[in-house]
Amino acid sequence: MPEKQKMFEKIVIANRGEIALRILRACKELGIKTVAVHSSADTDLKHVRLADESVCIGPPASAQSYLNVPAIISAAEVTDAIAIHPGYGFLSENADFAERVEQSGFIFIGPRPETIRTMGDKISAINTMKRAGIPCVPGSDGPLSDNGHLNQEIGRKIGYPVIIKASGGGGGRGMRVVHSEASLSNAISITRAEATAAFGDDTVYMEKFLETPRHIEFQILADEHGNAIHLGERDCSMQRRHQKVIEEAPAPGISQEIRDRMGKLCANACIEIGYRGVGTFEFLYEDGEFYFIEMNTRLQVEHPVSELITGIDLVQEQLRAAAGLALTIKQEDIIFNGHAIECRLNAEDPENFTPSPGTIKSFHAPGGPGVRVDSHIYDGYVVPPYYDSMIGKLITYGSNRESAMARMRMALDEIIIDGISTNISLHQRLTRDSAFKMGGTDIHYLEKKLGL
Ligand code: MV4
Repeated sequence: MPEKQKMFEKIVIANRGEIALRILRACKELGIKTVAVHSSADTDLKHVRLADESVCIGPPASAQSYLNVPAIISAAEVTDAIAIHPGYGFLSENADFAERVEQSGFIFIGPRPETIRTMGDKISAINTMKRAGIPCVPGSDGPLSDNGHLNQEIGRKIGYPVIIKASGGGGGRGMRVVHSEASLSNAISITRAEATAAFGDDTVYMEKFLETPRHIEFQILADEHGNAIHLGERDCSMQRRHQKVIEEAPAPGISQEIRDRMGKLCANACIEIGYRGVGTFEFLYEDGEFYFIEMNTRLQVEHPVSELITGIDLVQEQLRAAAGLALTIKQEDIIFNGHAIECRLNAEDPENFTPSPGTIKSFHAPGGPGVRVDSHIYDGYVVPPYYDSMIGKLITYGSNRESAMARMRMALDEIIIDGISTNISLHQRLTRDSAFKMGGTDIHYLEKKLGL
């Protein structure tokens, strides 16, 4: 095993786009050398140019590059790197990858492989969190059997509507809402079949279906020495087809008292399960109550809004924790200040949301007080058609929500991305929407608004 409790000399960044650049910036500030591994379509990525070394790990298709485990581990071997940062998406929540990284003698920048495996199985994640004192959605407390009468009994006890979810699913894949007992057994069969096809696991469970919740998640940070802190919550309710569009911190209407209570519950759960690094507890929030649904064991796209209201660099802290260093920040040191909003910038048609790859003819970044742009794009950059359509994030900060929102409207009016279609016009509309300006809209708000 590599020596721990000393900051890494060199790491591999096993991702692309804005997050690879974000990780590179954290490394540069900490004096860590970087190796960019990239596909043959990504030789012109900004972070590839800025990295100390780069290795092409395969052709454009993700399956042969960013998901190519032997190629990534080989790149770490030939460059003498100590650790591998998976970013988000791709291999970031793949327990087998984390295990193979460690078996090859490198450090996986993330939680222990067993933690990733536990949280990847939604039933075991819920059971783990329930035991650790986290409030969960009333449900079947485990897998459903093939006993129709027993399932009906569970459904009656929970009360309709219920939702059937695949234990191997998550992030909106493999779910089915059931409104009455008459359609229960059919819904279970279909969800099972879909789960088998999609995840190779037919395990399903039942929960009370919450009809109009908000999606509120808590950011935590833990070290290997039994310390864990929370960085408050984010409201990610503004979404379309399980893709977040706008996120903000703090969540409108959540008091410091509730933040402290829920945050401490999450941090304590992390200590109890021996969590390491950054992580996110996802909750549904309805009628003043929080219900845990999933835990994300990776750095998230929307981490900047938490950074802006706390002043903490989450990626630097993640790197320190992975290197075995103890947290230098105590919970009392975290002071929540002001408000931050993030708009995800996508290369897509603003009408039908189809991806819009191509050449960025010109890019003008917005600026001014409280404006942060996390993006890898530049004049002449070609957005490839092979990957996610997100090309960056526009994040604004202000002393209160109105100020952050006003700065976001200004930044959206200032930014110029020519040559491809983007969702900037959607963001301009949303930041002028009266319900969003009020705050506290639910997870169905955007789809309903777009449907009109
Ligand atoms: C739910 C739910 C309502 N009730 N569970 C979707 C993604 C996955 N993380 C969990 N999801 C949901 N689980 C119960 N018991 C509604 C959703 C849901 C959702 C959750 C968060 C953000 C957006 C969503 C959009 C549709 C449905």
